[in-house]
Amino acid sequence: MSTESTVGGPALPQRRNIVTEIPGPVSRELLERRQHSVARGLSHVLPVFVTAAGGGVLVDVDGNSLIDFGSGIAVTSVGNSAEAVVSRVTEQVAQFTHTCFMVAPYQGYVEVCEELNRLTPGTHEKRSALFNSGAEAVENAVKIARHYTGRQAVVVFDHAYHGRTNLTMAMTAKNMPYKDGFGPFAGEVYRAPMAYPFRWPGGPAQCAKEALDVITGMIHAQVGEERVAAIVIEPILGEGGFIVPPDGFLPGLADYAREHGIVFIADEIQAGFCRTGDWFACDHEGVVPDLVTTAKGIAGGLPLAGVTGRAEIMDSVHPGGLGGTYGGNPVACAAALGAIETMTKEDLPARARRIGDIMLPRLRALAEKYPVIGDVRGRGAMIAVELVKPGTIDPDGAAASKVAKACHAAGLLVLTCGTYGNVLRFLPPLVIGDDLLNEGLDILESAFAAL
Ligand code: PLZ
Repeated sequence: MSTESTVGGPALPQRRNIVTEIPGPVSRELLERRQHSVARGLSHVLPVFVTAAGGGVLVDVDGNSLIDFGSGIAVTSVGNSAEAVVSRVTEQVAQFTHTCFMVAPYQGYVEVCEELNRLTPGTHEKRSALFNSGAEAVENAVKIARHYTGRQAVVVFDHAYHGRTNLTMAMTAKNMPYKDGFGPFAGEVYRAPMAYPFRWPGGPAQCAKEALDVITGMIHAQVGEERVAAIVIEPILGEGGFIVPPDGFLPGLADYAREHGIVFIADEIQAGFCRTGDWFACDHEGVVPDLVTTAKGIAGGLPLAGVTGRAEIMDSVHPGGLGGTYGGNPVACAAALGAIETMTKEDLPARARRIGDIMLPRLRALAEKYPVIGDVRGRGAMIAVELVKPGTIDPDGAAASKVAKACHAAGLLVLTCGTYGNVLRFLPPLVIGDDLLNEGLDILESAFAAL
């Protein structure tokens, strides 16, 4: 991809350029104002205040241009201010900004639902509903599954992340920072072990089969199959550490759910929309979920989320049973149509695969050199390294945060994740150029060398 391409945003020079310390003086001043005006509960990965972003860079108030390996947590897959997003949003915002779909509908909402029905896994008859955030989509998927089955229990997994609302906090695994002190949490949520090849006691080769045995045994003994409304799983876990389940695990779980009349819900909020090299992460093994939740990458940075699934499940809910003032806002829908147009025209699934093809061999070579890297994993442009005390699988969160800080200081924005905070994750915009991608990896390499 040309370094002058405007597909992924305004024509910003696609280069790293660090002109002050990070954060610079103007960012530090804003940070000071922020301390007195914004709640302490909101934190920042890297406190540089952004003025422009596009392609693979973020530009800050001090004039620094940083390489972006975060995409605002897997959101700006089509880049920031992608051309088709800007033009459709601009047109829509000048026409009308809001009617509320439940008050008086508009075409954009229907078009986004048609696209979701067409693009998500499976060719069966589908329906969709739109919401504002990932957490809201997950909440609604559970509501729909409960309504359809007349059952209450929801099964989720170790290391899962599904959001910060009350029900989704209950579904999220990690206490700090997401849940600590925020209880009591919603009931009827049951947590099963996750098929985590790197940490599976019996080893990666046994992981899929053994995990399925443990999970189905646990559901039978502790919940009862006929009590379970839904199994909710991220096809590649996001916040929990970019855990890629072993081959056969997701198909096995989906078959088990079908056998017991349990609604199988794939939370594709982080992994979906071309990120993993397919339109959806479930496509990799041909898994067809009953319901799919989407958000993040769907709308090029505007807030939008969806639940898509089998018509008979979605339509089991009475008229008026789903909704919300802003869900499927016309401007967000216009953005989604622009983002989907860009993904299609630019063949972003192929671009994600190419990013993986560049990153994985280089990261594997790093792992050979630095035993602090215990595992390299991911698919497409959803890639991570898990850091451990050399020679063990003991998590080394301190090393991950040191490497991340060194990258930040050098002008590469990387994120960490994982239950133990010991995973460095890489989520570049899919429109990033090869040069910037390789330069980012060079910086990462230097950070490991300095560790
Ligand atoms: N499901 C799989 O990844 C959001 C959270 C960042 P919302 N992940 C980023 C943070 O610390 O809040 C996410 C996800 C999966 C659901 C969600 C929730 O999506 O749009 O943040 O509500």
